[in-house]
Amino acid sequence: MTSGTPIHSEEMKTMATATITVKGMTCSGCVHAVTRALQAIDGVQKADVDLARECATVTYDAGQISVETLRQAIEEAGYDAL
Ligand SMILES: [Cu+2]
Repeated sequence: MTSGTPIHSEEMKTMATATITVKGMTCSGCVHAVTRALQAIDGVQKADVDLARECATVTYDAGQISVETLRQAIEEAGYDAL
C-alpha cells in the first residue's frame, strides 16, 4: 500500500504594486526610515523608496493589506503619504 503525499493547497497570494508619493524626505536617512517602516508591515514583500522622485514603490499582498495600511505606516514614520 502506498501512502500518498498530502496536497498542500496553494496559498492565495494577490500581489500588487503601489506607488505612493512621500513628502518630507530630505536625506538618505529619511529614505531608510520609510523603507524600514514599510518593510516592517506583514504582507509587504518589497519596498523601494526614491528620494529624488519623492515616492515609494511597494509590492504587497493585496489580500492581506491595502494601500491605506502602507500610507498609515509612512505617516507614522513622520512623513506625508499622498
Ligand atoms: Cu532625513
